[in-house]
Amino acid sequence: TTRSESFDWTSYHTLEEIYSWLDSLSVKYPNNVTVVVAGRTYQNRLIKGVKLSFGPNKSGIFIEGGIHAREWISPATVTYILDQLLHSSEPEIRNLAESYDWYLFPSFNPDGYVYTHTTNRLWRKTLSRNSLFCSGTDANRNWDFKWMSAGASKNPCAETYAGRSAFSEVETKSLSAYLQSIKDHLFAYISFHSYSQLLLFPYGHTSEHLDNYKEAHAIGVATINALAKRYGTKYVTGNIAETIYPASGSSMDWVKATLRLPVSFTYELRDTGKYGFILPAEQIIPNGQEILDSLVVMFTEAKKFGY
Ligand code: PAY
Ligand code: ZN
Repeated sequence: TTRSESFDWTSYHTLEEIYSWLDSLSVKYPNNVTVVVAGRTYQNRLIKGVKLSFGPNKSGIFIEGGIHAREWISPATVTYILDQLLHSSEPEIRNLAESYDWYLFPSFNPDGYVYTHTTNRLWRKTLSRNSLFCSGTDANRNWDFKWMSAGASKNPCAETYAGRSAFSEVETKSLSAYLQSIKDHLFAYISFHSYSQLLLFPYGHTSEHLDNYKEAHAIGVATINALAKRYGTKYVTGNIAETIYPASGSSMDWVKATLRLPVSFTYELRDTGKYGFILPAEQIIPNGQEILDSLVVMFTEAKKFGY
């Protein structure tokens, strides 16, 4: 790269590298990039993100990455999106970037992400101590909407352990408080997971078609069609319960039900299982390109519904 920030999308980066890159952007672009700390983790790490803004009075899009530690393509995608929104000169990307305010958080689970670099590449949960034998809560089962009602476990050793109670985890508790504090500025929430190539929307606790299901489905179809154009990557769209499996207590469902944001989606990124969570780094850029293509259309379609 010719840029002075020594960061790139040809390899996966550590939490430390990601955080210093965010800091460097706020120093280099003080008018557009502000570092935001939305809380601390069980092991006392910062939960750091940025607000990206090109002017006053814009409605906000919140981008969540890395709630599951092993899904490394998720933080990589969030940093790719941030870089493109900041630097791309393509008219469609500039328009997307400058029409909204952006809140981008590459890692909602910093302890887990560090642990996948140091100790166990396939760790999913947080690192909180929950029993004599097992650590970690599934931070995507711990949010306080229909907590423990579907696809979640009471067993502290399970991958989908929902925690002692809703918002028992310091990460979800402080992130939800932060989201509440900015909710009047937000209309959209996107979370990135891997893998399976799905574009999910609420809800996961029931397969009923609630809220603006029809509009979300229409936006979803247009979005995955746009995604497929560049490289032919096929996604499927639908609500969580019908499209992947019933699952309650996710961040997206809480945001939809509590903050009432009309545009709420979760991407399950590449691939469909060949490499799974260990997606080769050569795919970071093509994956990022098709995701940005899809976001351009997602927000064009959302606008048609008045969102
Ligand atoms: O809200 O995204 C949701 C629910 C579905 C995801 C979840 O279990 O939280 C889907 C899984 C994920 O990304 O965590 C899919 C992967 C492949 C897994 O670990 O099962
Ligand atoms: Zn996940």
